[in-house]
Amino acid sequence: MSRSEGVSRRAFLGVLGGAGLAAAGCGPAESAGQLLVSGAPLPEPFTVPLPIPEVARPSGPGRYEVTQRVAAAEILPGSRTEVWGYGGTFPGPTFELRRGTPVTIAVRNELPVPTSTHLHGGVTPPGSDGYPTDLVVPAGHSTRHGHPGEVHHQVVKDYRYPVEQRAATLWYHDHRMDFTAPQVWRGLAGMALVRDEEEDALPLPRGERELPLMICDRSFEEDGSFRYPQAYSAHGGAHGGMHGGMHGGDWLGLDGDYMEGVEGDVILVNGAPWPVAEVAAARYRLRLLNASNARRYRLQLTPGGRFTQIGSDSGLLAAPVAHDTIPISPGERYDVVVDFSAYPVGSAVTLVNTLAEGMQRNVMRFVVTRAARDDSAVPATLSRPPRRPRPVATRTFDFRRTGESWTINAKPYRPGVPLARPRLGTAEVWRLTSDFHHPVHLHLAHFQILARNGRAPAATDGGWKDTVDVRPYEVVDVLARFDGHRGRYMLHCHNLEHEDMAMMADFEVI
Ligand SMILES: [Cu+2]
Repeated sequence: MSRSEGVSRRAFLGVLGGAGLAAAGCGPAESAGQLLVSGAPLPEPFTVPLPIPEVARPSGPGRYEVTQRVAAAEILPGSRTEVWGYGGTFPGPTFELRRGTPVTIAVRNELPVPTSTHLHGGVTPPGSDGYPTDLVVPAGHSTRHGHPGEVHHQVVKDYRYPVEQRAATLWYHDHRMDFTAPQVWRGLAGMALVRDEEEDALPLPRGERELPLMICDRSFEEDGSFRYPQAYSAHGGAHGGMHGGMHGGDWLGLDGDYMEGVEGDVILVNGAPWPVAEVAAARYRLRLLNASNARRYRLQLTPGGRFTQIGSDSGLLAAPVAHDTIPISPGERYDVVVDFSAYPVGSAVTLVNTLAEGMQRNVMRFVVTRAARDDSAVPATLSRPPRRPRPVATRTFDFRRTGESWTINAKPYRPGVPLARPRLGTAEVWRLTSDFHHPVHLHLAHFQILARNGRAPAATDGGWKDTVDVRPYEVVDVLARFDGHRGRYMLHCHNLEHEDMAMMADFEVI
């Protein structure tokens, strides 16, 4: 790690002053970040076909090898964007996993920076969980100036996933200490689907009628490269910092105006700007993921229509629930079925975000091009999720700005210093309080939302989850189960700029 990276947070805090939160009051109340305007002209919406990421192919039984590398992608039509991708693609390949079939994924790092890969939603042993200072460093990377306790794996690391968990929509992304936000922004994210026999037995839409939809926002420079509000040192350096394309210097940290979080002005689905998908007049299963750094969405279908929710972050619901709108904060997933036979052939059905205005209100479009036979169904009973256990303890975690940091219980993140030690096999009520929009994510533990401000949670809060949208001045009670593995895990805000600005904490399962 270079000297400049080591001081990034301090350098950032020095320039922050008091401006960060004052700006929060100016934007729409539902906004969780600052809009970063592109230099490039915005692309025409609904012209680029929806891409579907490749499914990862094993290199041997139970083994995958994926290389993180720099590659060129055509994201804006006619221009070239440098991406940092798993397998050189953005999104990375989709991993198809099966409950009870463990896999090892060897992640090779050919990027100019260290990485740590977290399987979000995975019940993963601590050594493979993507701890922020458990790094895979590229060849020739200096090992000086690291964080205390930092671990370096040279070039490649085997991540071991037991996959002892229910069918669910998971995703994976970079989790490097201090640099998660810019590294995910550059492309380090992909989806992973766990399947099991319980799900196989259901007549849900499948094959071409099951679409993973990774939604995120980005901004672009005039030359088509990703724009991110980062500050650079004046002189260039060869210290393994964030070699930033047209910028010569080392990366110093986030531009202080963006402490709330960075929102791009181009909405991407599976890496394509405002794409269009041709669909049959039939049911489709949509695996919705908000992979944005900071942007929240309230998804709606226009000219009308309903989402039938069948699953949440951590697996299938007991029974389907219909929604007119779906709120989705960074890190969350909603597994839904949309029946396009409700629209006449020839219809355009647009997925919009009612929290945004102008171009950013658009997400993607479906065009119903043909009548089709449909043998799928959404049964009234979907699964038998684990029942709510009885909690053995209650703890409070306060997500708040303290001085010039984002903190949990007034403490900026300190690796290796756990704020809680729950016992394996028990459940606890964790009360999450907040001063702003903080999507709170727990590693390892899945939870149910018990209450918001002491009242019943929303209809969209159902099922077992790993990420919950905690809104300004809200008190959210969740019942978390600590199952699977002992060891060091984390809870943190999944607004990636907040996460990099110290809003993380360790907990240790004992
Ligand atoms: Cu936050």
